[in-house]
Amino acid sequence: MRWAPVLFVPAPICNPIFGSRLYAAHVPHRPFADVKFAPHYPAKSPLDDVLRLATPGTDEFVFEGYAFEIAAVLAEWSRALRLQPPATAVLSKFVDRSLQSTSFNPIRESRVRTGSVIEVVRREFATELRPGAERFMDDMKTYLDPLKQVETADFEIYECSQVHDSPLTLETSIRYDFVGTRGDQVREERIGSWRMQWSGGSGVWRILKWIALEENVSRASGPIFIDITSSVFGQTASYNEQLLHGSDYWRTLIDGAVGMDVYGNNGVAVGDFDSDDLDDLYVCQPAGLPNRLYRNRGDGTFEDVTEKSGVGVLDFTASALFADFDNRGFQDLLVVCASGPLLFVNDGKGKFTLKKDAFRFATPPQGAFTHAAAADYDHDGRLDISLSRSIFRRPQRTSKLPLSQPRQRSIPRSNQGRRTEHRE
Ligand SMILES: [Ca+2]
Ligand SMILES: [Ca+2]
Ligand SMILES: [Ca+2]
Repeated sequence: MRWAPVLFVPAPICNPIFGSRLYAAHVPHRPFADVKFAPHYPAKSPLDDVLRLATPGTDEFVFEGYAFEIAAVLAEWSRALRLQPPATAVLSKFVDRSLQSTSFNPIRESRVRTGSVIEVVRREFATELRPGAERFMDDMKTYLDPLKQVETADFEIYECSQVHDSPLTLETSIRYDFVGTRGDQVREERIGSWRMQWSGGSGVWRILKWIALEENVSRASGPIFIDITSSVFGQTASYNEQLLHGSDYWRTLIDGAVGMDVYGNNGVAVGDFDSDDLDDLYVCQPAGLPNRLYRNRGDGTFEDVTEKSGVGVLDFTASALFADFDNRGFQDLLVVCASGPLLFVNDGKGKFTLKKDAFRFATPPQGAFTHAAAADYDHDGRLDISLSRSIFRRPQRTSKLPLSQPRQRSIPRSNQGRRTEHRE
C-alpha cells in the first residue's frame, strides 16, 4: 500500500480520435511519473467490439464519419456566430474560391401567420447559381446583418451522399435554425434548408456549392413564453426537495432495487379534479418517487395535495390522463405505470380511490405501458381507452447489441361500465 500514492499519479489522457495527449503540458513532473499502472482485467469486456465502432466512420457507414467532420466545421461557425455574428472570417476558412451559390435574397415571401404577437413568413429563393466566393461572403453578410445577437445557430445534416470519387465530393442537405435579436429588439427565428457540396476528406473540407432551398422566418416583438415554474410551485416542499433534482441525483440516494432508470420520459396530466373551473396538474415520476398532484389555487400558485388525494403512486409512471370515466361528473385519473394502467375514481370531495380490477387482459401484456388516449369510439356514452406499450424484442440476427429498437403496440379497451374489457 505504500506505493499507492505513486500508482495514482495521473497518467496523460489520450484522445482516441485525435491521438493528442491532453493535459500533458500542464502536469508537473513528479518522481516516479513514468511508473504506469496497467490494470489487467480477467476477461475481455463484451462491449469492446461495440465501443470500437462508436467513433463515426469506423464501421461500414463511412459517410457517417464524413458527416461528423462536416458537422464539426459547422459547429465552429456556430460558436463564432453566437459570439459575434456574422462571423464570416471563420466561414471563409472553409469556402473554396470557386464556390457557386444562389442568392440569399428571397425572390418571394408569403405570410403564413399574421398577428400582433407573432408573424411567420415563408421565403423562396432563386435557383440560379452564381460563381465567386467574395460575392457569396457579401451575400451572407447581408443575410445575417439584421441579427445583431445570435442565441442559437444549429445545423443538422439530414442527408449526405457522394457526388465524385476523386476528388472526394459530397452533397449534404442541412437544416439550419437561427434564433437572434435584431437591432430593433425584435426576436427572429429562421429555419430552413441548404444543399451544399463539399470537397476534401481526412478532416479538411471546403465548400464548393451553397444552395438556399427554403426558409420560414418567425418574428416576435418580445418573449412569447416566460418560465414561471419557480413562482408557481416554489412554495411547495415537493417542488424544492423532489422535482428540482434530476434522476442522476435520486439514483445515488434511492436503492437500485426500486428500479429507477434513465429510460423513457415521465409526463404530466392536466385536469380540473375539484371542479372549481381551474385546471390542476398531475406530475408523473420515475420509479421510487411519488407522483404529485398540484391543485390550482387560482392566484398563480399551486398547492401539493398528493397525500390527501391518495394518488402518490410510486411505480414508474410514463403518463396519466384526467377524464370522467364513470360519468358522475368528476374527473377521474388514469395513471399509466410501466407495469400496467391504474384507474383512480374521483369521489368529488378531493379524494381518489383505486378501482381494483379495473383492467383485465385476455393475455398477459408484454412490454411496458407508455401512453393512453380516451374517446367514446363506439358512441355508447362511456369513454373507452387506447393503451400503448413499448415492446423490446431480441433480434433474430446475430447482432451484438443487447436489444433491438422498441416497437409500439396499442390495446383498445372498451368501457363496460363496471370494468374495461380487452379488445385486441
Ligand atoms: Ca381545479
Ligand atoms: Ca368520474
Ligand atoms: Ca364507449
